[in-house]
Amino acid sequence: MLDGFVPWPVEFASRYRSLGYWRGETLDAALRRYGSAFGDSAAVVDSDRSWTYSELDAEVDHYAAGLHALGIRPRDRVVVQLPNRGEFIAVMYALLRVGAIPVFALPAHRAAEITHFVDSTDAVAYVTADVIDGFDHRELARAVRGQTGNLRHVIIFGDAAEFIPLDSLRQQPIEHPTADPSDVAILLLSGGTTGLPKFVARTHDDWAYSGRAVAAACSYDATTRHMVCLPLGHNWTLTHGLLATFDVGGTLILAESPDPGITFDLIERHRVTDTGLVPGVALVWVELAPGGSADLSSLRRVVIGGSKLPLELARRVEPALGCQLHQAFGMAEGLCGFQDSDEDLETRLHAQGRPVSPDDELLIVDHYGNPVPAGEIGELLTRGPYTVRGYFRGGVHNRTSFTDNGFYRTGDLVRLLPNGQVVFEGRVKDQINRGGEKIAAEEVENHLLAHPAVRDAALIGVPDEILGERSCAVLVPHGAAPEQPEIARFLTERGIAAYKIPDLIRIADTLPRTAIGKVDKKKLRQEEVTR
Ligand code: J2J
Repeated sequence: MLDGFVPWPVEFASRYRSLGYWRGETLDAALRRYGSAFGDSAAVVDSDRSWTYSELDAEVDHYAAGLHALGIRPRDRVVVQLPNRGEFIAVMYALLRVGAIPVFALPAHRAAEITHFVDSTDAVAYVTADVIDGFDHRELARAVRGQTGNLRHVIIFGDAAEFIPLDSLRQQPIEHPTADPSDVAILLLSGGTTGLPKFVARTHDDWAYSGRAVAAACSYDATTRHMVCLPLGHNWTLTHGLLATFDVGGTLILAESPDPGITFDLIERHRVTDTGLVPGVALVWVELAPGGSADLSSLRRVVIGGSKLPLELARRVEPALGCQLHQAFGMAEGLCGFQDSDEDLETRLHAQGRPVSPDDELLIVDHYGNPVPAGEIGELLTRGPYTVRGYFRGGVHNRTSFTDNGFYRTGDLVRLLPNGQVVFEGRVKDQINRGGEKIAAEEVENHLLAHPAVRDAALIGVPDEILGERSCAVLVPHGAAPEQPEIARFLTERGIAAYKIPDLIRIADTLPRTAIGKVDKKKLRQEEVTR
């Protein structure tokens, strides 16, 4: 087992195996199997080209040979930050074929984050593209390399400058030893609540199962044509998009942005049947689809999740897009819920989904950890065949994020309907959900406190029509108060992703405290809402 991984207790592991959830097949072996089972069917289509399943499997062999020649070995961690292109998928599977562990970053991450990802996972390599969304990632790679000692290789998709061109890794295939399917396959970034982001280690067995279970919940089959238009390096897009689609031999269509100017044309051209959207993107689609000329009639369902879908928007989805609305929820730590086509409209409008495994255990508890009466709101705790038992190298943090008997404390306030659907009602964790992008308040507060004019800082979420929430920093200044552009400049210089930069700045003399001395964020939020 990879050091720093928290395994399931033996009795749970053998139960999950005997029930057929864990099949003892690596993700890479599964791709090999798809290569022969679905051979000539289209596996991936991106803005440039397409790959059949057998072409993708062969491509992975080439890249795996190059990675091995470079010295990448089993269990080596490699940070992957690539756009939604076929190369993302080829690199991911090539790393798995070598036995290495991809660490997924989002295109929005900058030097502070990538450096932390490299350091906290002891990554030996970083794979990114020359330019993503107009930002030069070679500059980013230079900054990261200057700040971290571990990184041996930087591999660039596109114009590589002084780095290793991804293309040069396409070499003559060689044999690789098979990894242990019960060991860690990938590392996913957690939404987080702590000062520094945590990683979630997912095994081949458990992650493959979650993809299979999502495929079943969404009734996927070989006619499924799923378009991923949110970043691929996220648990949602990787399971509901990639793993579930490949499991049934469907086709994955990759869009580099959810912008209707790009996606509507792709839907028409590739007869897309399924996709996943966050509410803010769904709002734009619903506004533009009815007056547009694109033929969206191939869509069967649009799945909306990642943050709470407002009811008023939910009602507009089916009339505007001409397909079924399904809601979904999930988390990098594991548990996810989806809806099926038989669900009545009321449920699909009001609830966020039903856990995809019969062995997902859900507890809804009060402030003291006691179960609430049926149907009442409480914090969701969960464990099951694809929910981790601790963060990767989580240390003491694991004692607060997980209960003694292995339940993950989600920090989400939910209600359970009699039909098993989960309704999201709020949050107890100190996190902001900005249009599906999760911001750990403490992480940003630490950066704010580094500003010479900031004496104290608190980050809160305030309601926003499009994003669901925007972030607001309440600052107690030393003397002259810094304004938003100055804070934005300072944080950008510190190398953090743009979505973490506070949308609003408020100045206060002091921060309100609770009886035990914690910053009273509830009060700050109320003050902001009633301004
Ligand atoms: C309210 N909050 C939601 C929803 C997630 C599928 C779908 C989403 C994710 C994801 C995922 C929500 N309504 N419909 O991994 O497989 C919030 C909760 C949750 C947190 C996890 C998947 N859907 N959330 O969003 O790891 O607060 O995963 O705990 O990014 O998103 O965020 P993340």
